[in-house]
Amino acid sequence: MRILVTGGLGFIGSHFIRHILATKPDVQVVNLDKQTYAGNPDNLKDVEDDARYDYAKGDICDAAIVDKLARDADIIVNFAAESHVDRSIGKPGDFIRTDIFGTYTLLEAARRHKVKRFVQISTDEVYGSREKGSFNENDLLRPSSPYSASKAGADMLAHSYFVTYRLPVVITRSSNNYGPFQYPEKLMPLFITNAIEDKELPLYGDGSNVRDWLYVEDNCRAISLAVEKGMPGEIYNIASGQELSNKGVTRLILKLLGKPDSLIKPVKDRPGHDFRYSLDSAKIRKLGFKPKVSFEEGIKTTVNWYKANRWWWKRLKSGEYLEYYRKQYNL
Ligand code: NAD
Ligand code: TDX
Repeated sequence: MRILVTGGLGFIGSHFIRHILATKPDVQVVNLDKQTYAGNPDNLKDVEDDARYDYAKGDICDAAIVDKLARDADIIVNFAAESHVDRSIGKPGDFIRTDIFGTYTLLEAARRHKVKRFVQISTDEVYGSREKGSFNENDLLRPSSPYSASKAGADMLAHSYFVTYRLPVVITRSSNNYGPFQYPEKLMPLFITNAIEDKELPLYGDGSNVRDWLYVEDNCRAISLAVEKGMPGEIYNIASGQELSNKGVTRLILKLLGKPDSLIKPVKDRPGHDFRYSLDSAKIRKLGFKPKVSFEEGIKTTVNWYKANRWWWKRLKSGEYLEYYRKQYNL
């Protein structure tokens, strides 16, 4: 069995590849990744010599390389995307190209080569914000940012390939992932690494926005279930049910690191900032999914990992990153 994973040098994709190699001895994995600023070979250093793992550097928008790799694939799991909301506000074009056109390129190749399963990694953000209650898979999509709108486009395009061409598409929509190897532009790794260095933590608005926090390995277990047991044409929400305000997460990070709350710096709010994401994940739970990692345990493991692995993030927070950071936060 051969799985083509795209975006496997990124945060969730790299955990997923490690999970598959560890749990499925008969599976060969090919990783297609463009190595954007977020694609980092250090994320998979421990498996790069595994005979069941191959890496191809390339773009999911490049029909030639996609066609070549899809020809031998039984399953495609598409993680590749521009994934950061703030960058999508500054430069939407990259998101429309990779997230929509790239997904289309993969779907076309999957259709041509009759792959047995196409798993599209979508997000809770496609539903938009919700003050009370939770979204289920039949709710309307009302994305707010160029990022979430691009992901919604890809998600609907993937579904259309099931309806029109009977391509066996399965879609997962997960909540906010956190854990080791997350690029330090997202809330959790940015605030942990800044706090370790006694730098300010730029909290948007009043910090009351709410997210559901899912430990990355739990998401990988759920995606693996969707690959194996998901019904073609179906969508699966994946969430932990552990909802916290950004203020709450920030204070906990500072507490775990023994740093003062005075490091919190309220900054201008994100334009179009979604107040709350919340998912009803009963459907994936019916397939047998249950998160194993509580938020208390996951955040401790995560904070300790960034403390112990400065080598991983120190290099990333230099050069181009500093330019992005200064511009983004005006700090
Ligand atoms: P990431 O930014 O860490 O990684 C993205 C990876 O895709 C990188 O390795 C990058 O090099 C690669 N990539 C980007 N453009 C490419 C292209 N054109 N061709 C080939 N490779 C390309 O992202 P992540 O946080 O690991 O997210 C992975 C997927 O999960 C994304 O589709 C994202 O929308 C989705 N998702 C993420 C979260 C989250 O909390 N991080 C939650 C729900 C869904
Ligand atoms: O510096 C910051 N300050 C801040 O207050 C950053 C980077 C974020 N925030 C806030 C914005 C959000 O309310 O923290 C919350 C989390 O922000 P991000 O880490 O940027 O994640 P979010 O916007 O919620 O999107 C994430 O979850 C869904 C991922 O980045 C997406 O790829 C995924 O689809």
